[in-house]
Amino acid sequence: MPFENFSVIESTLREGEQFSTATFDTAHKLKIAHTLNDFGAEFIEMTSPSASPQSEADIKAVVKEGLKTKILTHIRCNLEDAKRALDTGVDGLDVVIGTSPQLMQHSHGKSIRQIIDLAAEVMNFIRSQKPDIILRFSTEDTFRSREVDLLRVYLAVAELGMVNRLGVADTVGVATPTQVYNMVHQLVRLTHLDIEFHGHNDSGCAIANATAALEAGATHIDTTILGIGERNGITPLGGLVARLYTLNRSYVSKYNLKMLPQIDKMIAEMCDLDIPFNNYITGSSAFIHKAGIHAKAVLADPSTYEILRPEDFGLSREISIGHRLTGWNTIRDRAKTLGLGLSDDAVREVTKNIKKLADTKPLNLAEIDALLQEAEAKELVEAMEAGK
Ligand code: HCA
Ligand code: CU
Repeated sequence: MPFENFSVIESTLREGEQFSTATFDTAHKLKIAHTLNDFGAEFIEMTSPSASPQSEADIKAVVKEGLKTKILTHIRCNLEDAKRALDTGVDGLDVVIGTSPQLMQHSHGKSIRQIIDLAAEVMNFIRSQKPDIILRFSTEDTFRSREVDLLRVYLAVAELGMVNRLGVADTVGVATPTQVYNMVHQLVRLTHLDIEFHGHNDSGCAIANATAALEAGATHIDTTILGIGERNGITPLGGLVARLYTLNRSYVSKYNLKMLPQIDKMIAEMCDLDIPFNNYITGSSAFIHKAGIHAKAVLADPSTYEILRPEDFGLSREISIGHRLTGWNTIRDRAKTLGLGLSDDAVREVTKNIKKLADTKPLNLAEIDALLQEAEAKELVEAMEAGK
């Protein structure tokens, strides 16, 4: 089953570096690589050594750490890039070339025949130099390429018998889950090679498309932390985890999930970003329950309104109580937490008061506690007076 055996190719150090505010220095890169290694990412992908001298030196620095996670670098389909990449000592090369009419015309100017010949030359060269290296071939802008072109290229490359994996890339974030499913399914059926999916999020489908790829038999999914990348980025690591966890927790139990908050925070800080309030798992409101009906049910059993358990990610839920939608069950729970012995009638009375006050302005916890303590004192006095 693909969901059980999939691997993450964590591309924060390649696709992520292409994000507008990402400029990672060597120390940052080492920290990101170690953190992803500790999280359990199977692969990390780094920017091509041809990008700049520092990029080349940083790959070598990360390789030297001897991490468990496998280190890949991402290169264009040409001999020069391949030679430089082989010299870095990485575990694998991710080779890419554009096949859409747009990229064939404006990026490299090659025909499909020329792409196939070049791919053969480059793949043969890499294999001849490093027989054991992990080798992937990918078409850029797969979903705006002509299907007949794609199949010609993929099948020709598969027939070389040189690559371990074929990559499918939704470079402009245009694909739908059905299109991704069909494309991946076709490649699984025709080639029996591992299949990788790389999906941009321009139209909000990056997580759904990655899931569709897995459903169709993909073995590798590209992610970045917080989803950073070109434009508005790609499938976010935390979002993919949330999606798969809710299908079956066991699909992601191989990862150190409690690290996710610190991982997202690390990249937010390095890129000078806020974690969006609605971020998967680590957004500030991801585990806040508000309306009285929700709060009551969550207090009785969190699973009524929670599909993700915050404690599995080292987080805790919060029940928001100082607003006009609050309910008396929640207020009673707060009184209990404070150790107050209030009658139900008194709790209902305080709740009414909170709702009235909150119509003007939400109350904070200290204000609610004060109202409850006041109510308890009042009840005690009344009880004493009645007992006289
Ligand atoms: C790009 C390249 C790429 C490559 C993806 C891959 C894309 O920056 O345009 O090699 O799988 O989105 O096509 O990131
Ligand atoms: Cu990309």
